[in-house]
Amino acid sequence: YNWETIKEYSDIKFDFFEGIARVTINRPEVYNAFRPETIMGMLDAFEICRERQDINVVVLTGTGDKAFCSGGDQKVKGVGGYIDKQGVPRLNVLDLHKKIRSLPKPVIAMVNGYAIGGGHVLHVVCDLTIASENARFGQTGPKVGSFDAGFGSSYLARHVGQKKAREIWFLCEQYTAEEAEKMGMVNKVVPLETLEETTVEWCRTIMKRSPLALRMIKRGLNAELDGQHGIMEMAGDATLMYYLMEEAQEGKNAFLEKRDPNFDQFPKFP
Ligand code: 2NE
Repeated sequence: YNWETIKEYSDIKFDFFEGIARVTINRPEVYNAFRPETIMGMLDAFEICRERQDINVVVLTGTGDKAFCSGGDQKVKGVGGYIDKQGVPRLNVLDLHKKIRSLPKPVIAMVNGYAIGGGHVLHVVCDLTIASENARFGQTGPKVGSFDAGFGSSYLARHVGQKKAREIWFLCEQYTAEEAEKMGMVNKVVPLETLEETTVEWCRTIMKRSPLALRMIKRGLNAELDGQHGIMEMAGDATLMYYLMEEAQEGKNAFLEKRDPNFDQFPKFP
């Protein structure tokens, strides 16, 4: 595939191919662990994915055949968070979780190896997960002095059920791709050699579907878990669709033309 670079970053690769954007965590020397700068790059890349009309689907992956992402970089973990270049402790990966869930386009985790700790949470928050046979999944927080009681727990439980989610976090064991698929947190397992091909195939199928329909499905599935925030995001899209209708135009036009609006002309569906 002829992936073309969209933008250069220190810690990630960001490229594009036929309507698909790919964000690759590019720190193989630490099994694609993230530091604050990695997340800042990803936040920027996902914002570009949101804005660009020619991007329909986003793929998140890691460089190499060892790791998708091994979570927060333990070498820069300090007091209060992961320390950035200015010495500020951060936990900015939570902003990325929100951004991936908010993005009105499908996001696919292409898991090419270890998805561990905060790296596991990243695949959990993506809409779909396609994994290679060598992939390994698991949380380590309670072993290494951390935890994610947010999406990393509650949303995980929606995938695998409460008992399994508690097992994953309480025991901090690793699970094979096959086990993860059986648990319901992985959509498909394929040989590593065909991981990219399968992912591109899934993207191509998704791109044949109605983008607005997919957007509303994602909003609705999120809203069930996200409370008022989820309803707000879904309501925002309802407003977007209302703005596309003549009924909304009539209200605005009447105001500008200093007359009463005529809403009687519009159908009232049963
Ligand atoms: C991923 C895993 C299981 C792989 O094990 P193995 O034995 O195949 O490889 P190795 O030798 O452990 O790792 C290879 C290299 O990558 C570095 C290692 O230090 C090693 O480099 P050298 O020592 O040879 O130079 N590396 C791997 N993971 C790293 C990391 N997270 N930070 C910095 N360097 C890392 C095994 O490596 C592993 O268990 N890794 C640690 C996983 C982990 O505990 N991650 C943090 C969880 S907490 C978190 O991510 C988090 C959160 O809970 C809440 C909010 C935000 C973040």
